Amino acid sequence: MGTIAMIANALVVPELPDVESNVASVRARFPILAREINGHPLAYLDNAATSQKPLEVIEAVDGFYRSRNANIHRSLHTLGEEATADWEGARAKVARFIGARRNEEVIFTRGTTESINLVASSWGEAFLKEGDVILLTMMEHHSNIVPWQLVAARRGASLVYIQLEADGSIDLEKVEASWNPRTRIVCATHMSNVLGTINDIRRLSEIAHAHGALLLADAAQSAPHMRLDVGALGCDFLAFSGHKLYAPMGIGVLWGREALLEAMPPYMGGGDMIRSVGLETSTYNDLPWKFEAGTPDVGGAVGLSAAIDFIGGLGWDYIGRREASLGRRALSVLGEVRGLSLHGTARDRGAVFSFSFADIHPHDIAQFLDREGLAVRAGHHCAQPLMRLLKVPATTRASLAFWNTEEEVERLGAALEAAKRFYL
Ligand code: 7TS
Repeated sequence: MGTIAMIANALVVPELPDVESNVASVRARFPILAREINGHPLAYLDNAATSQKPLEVIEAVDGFYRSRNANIHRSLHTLGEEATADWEGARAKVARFIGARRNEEVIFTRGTTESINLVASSWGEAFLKEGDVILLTMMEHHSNIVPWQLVAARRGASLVYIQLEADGSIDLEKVEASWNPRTRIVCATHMSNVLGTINDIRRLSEIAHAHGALLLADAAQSAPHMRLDVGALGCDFLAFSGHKLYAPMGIGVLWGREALLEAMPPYMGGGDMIRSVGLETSTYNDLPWKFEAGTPDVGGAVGLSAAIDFIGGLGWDYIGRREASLGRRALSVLGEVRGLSLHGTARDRGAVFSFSFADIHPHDIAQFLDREGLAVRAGHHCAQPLMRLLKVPATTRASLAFWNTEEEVERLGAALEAAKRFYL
């Protein structure tokens, strides 16, 4: 781990005017960005689906499997102790990364989807009653809708949706004015994977708490792009995925307030989550292990830890400035493509751009762009209720990260013009 920290520190970005050389040295950390696709340099514009991984992360995972791999919390041999230290060390790193007060509040999961299912099943089964309301927004990803539908059906609760303004934002005054007193939990994305809208989680939490409800923040899209501080956000639960945060697939995080997690029953039963097992009943382990049944993804946690170091080496200031500047360029480039309609124009937004053309199918656009080496996503983005609201079956989406370049954004604009000429 020492060498990883050193490499990450070496990455500290000195001064921004010299953005171009900084970008080149940052890009050099991501081997996949050197690929050619269909004879063109890869322009990876699908970061909202999953991010690429820097060498620091790839080498950390490789190092774990080469020299420290063992199962955790059970083996007294040296490798077992080292692997356990890796796992718990990654937990401590995540806790600092999100400003958690205690390491025990950080539960490792497979990703955002599992984190939300854990809360919906465990908290929902224990605390939702017939007639209770779960408040969602119309911009949620399916993974922050379907788990709530499942528990609502079991408990006799209902789902209510916060409507969106024309620019794809939420009007918090309307949320407050139309508050249903049976609301027990608000489940809101921090940043929309379709519209790019950044929601004011702090204010939403205050509104929820003023009415005795909880707030779960889905930080899958925000965690890779901005500093998260659970204290400042004021939420009760926060979920995110490692794979969007430059770490491997298969590791994710649920953070929850300690008192809530203590009061919640286990989600999955199995090894490691028990204190003692009888024939009829069992007693359960302490936090956080009560929620971590079975052999976990230790290599993934090692990768996540390295990704957090990598972000620390770059600094949120650098990441924020690069992505804001790329986002402004993308807005102006896309704004010049005639016939393109952009979904989501909220003032507070990240560098995610979903768009449509009246007469070209989003899949055709994405395929055309792939021929030019540009990777974008087309589809419903696991947000079918939002697609219906937008009155489109699907959109094309370009989502940026700090390693993208102005030139790639210009290529996107030129390729969209070429697609129009091809299809129209
Ligand atoms: N919540 C949001 C806001 C997301 O964007 C996603 C994944 C998830 C939850 C689920 O994350 P997972 O890691 O558990 O799968 N979003 C996308 C996307 O926009 N394109 O591919 C995956």
